[in-house]
Amino acid sequence: MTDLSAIEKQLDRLAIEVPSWAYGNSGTRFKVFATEGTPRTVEEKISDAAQVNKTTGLAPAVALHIPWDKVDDYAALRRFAADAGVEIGTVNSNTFQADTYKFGSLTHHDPAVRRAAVEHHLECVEIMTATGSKDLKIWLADGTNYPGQQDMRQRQDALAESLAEIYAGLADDQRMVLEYKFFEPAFYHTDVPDWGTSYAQVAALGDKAKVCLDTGHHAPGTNIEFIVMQLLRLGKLGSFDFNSRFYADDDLIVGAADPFQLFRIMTEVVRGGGLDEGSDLSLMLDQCHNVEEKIPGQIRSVLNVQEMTARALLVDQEALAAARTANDVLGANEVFMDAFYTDVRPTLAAWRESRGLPADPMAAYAASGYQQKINAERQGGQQASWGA
Ligand code: AOS
Ligand code: ZN
Ligand code: ZN
Repeated sequence: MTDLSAIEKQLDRLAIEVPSWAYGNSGTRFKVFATEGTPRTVEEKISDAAQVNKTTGLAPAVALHIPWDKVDDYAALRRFAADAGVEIGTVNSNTFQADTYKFGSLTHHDPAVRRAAVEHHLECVEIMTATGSKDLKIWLADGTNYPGQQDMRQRQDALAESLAEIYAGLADDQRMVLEYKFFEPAFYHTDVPDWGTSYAQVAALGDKAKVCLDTGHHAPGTNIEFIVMQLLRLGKLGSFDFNSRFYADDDLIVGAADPFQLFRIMTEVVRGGGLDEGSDLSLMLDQCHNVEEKIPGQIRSVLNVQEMTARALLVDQEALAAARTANDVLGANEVFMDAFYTDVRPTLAAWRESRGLPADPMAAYAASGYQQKINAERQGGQQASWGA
């Protein structure tokens, strides 16, 4: 078995935030399949998320989405989550489903539309205060479909103004993260298409504003770990939205499509201090489970992140540095690949057991009877509302 003693501290610190929408029914524009046991309320989503933490010890927080997870009493929701053994994580805003925002939200040329969008975000900040959440995540569907349709420059200026207003509403211990996406739902231009735009916008705001990197939001072939390195170097990587993609924004299980890419990303996270004590880098999942079971899908996801993190932490840094200094191209690559090819699964199973967790979280969940219980109890579960 692999010796984990040198990397134990960083491994212990690994925490992955799960999204409330992963537990609802989701699908494609062709079909949303109903699943047994689907949550009917935000409390039921939180209960499901708590199963992921219970079996893995890796998922202590649940992200909310407003308005999908709107409730009357957020302080009560916070207590509910705490009783279930989890915290409320990132609050995600939504300006992509109301007719008001058909032609844009924070970037719109009409001040009245921008006002509504800013107010929505300020309401999200109030929810963060009531729930104890530290992060506001902004992903915008803003963009256009045809060249000439709108003034891209005006929209960038409007975005800067809108973000500044939202930023001013944050408390000292709250942050905002701005997510980028190169296309969809807009297909000609997106107002925050890339990390450079997100960086430029958040850099103008201050320390409490950072970039959110969704792994599925890049063109095929993009060297994502380079972006991770650069943003960590600049102190501006706030969070990840982890998922896998084959073609577009597929939102499949992280590490399923390309485990090696996840490994490469995690090596840069380690290199950039993302798992060091005091790091404020937040690791989140942004996934939907269209055809697979949802709670096991989330358990698999956090385990995939843990496995690739352990491998990344096992890179022999001394040997790597020596090979690099000697310009030993193949030697350096071999050190790197040795870590990637290390099967850490048996070691992590033992590591879990030593912490009072099940050696096999997937099996433990299957044996727990939770799924049978919710299948029997819950009728008419909610659609995740949107699946991306
Ligand atoms: C959209 O493509 C983005 O990935 C968003 O991060 C996210 O899926 C949405 O905001 C759900 O809240
Ligand atoms: Zn995302
Ligand atoms: Zn996405």
